[in-house]
Amino acid sequence: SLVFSDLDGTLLDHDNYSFSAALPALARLAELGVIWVLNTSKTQAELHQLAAQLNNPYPFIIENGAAVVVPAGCDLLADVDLSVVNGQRVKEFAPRREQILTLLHGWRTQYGYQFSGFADCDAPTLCKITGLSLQEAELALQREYSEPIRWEDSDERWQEFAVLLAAEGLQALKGGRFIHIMGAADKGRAMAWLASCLYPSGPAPRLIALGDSGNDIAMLERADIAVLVRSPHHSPPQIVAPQGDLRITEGFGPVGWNEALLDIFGAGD
Ligand code: 2M8
Ligand code: MG
Ligand code: MG
Repeated sequence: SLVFSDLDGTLLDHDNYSFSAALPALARLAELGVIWVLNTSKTQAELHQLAAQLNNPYPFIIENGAAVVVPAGCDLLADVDLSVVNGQRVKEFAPRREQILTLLHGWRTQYGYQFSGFADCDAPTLCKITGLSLQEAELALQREYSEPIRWEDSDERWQEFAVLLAAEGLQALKGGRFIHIMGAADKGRAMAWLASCLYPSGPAPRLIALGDSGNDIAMLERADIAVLVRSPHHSPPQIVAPQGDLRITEGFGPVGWNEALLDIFGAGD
């Protein structure tokens, strides 16, 4: 099996970002040697720090499937042809953020759309909106492929804006707090690519995916076991075409994460 997990609202509590409720299942994965991959809308900078805190040595997927990063010291994917960006081994699936910002800001100037994005925001402001620490907010602002925004205009104008996005090959993915504007990548495609690199031959691994929001749909739909982790803040996203088994947790966030993975892998002894 391979486990792919979202962070915010899934392994991390939506409000305080704690994963302590998931410690038993994390210990079980480590005990069994299961490869578990963080698959998140967060940035590479955030992930280097979180992977260390979570004791996760595996490749990770950043900014909603925009890229897979193989951290230094990880000897997986040694034979795979990867790019090197700022000294990191990566596989990129999406255009760079600068291109997206140029378009977004151009449309805002031209048509007067009301929205605010991370590019308009400093770290203290982001702390207030998200509850991240100042240091974490600084890492969240170091984006490479996507621009999280809050839409402050009408629904009609959103429809117009969505047409502009689509014409440029961009999309809007819904996270817990923000709408993420980015290229045509998604968490499901990055998951499938990484799984095929980890298991290049022989039987395909069982893919277990856990997520809570719209930006997790592509990953959940492609999984053999899709776990929708319940949120105290929003209703679960619609999973229209699950390829495997679909489960919804009882508990919220990391409590549900823990419950679902101990159910799949057993509680050990
Ligand atoms: C943003 O992502 C979450 C994920 O669902 C959201 O949209 O609410 C990202 O900007 C991420 O980098 C940041 O850490 C997070 C903080 O809540 O917000
Ligand atoms: Mg989430
Ligand atoms: Mg996320």
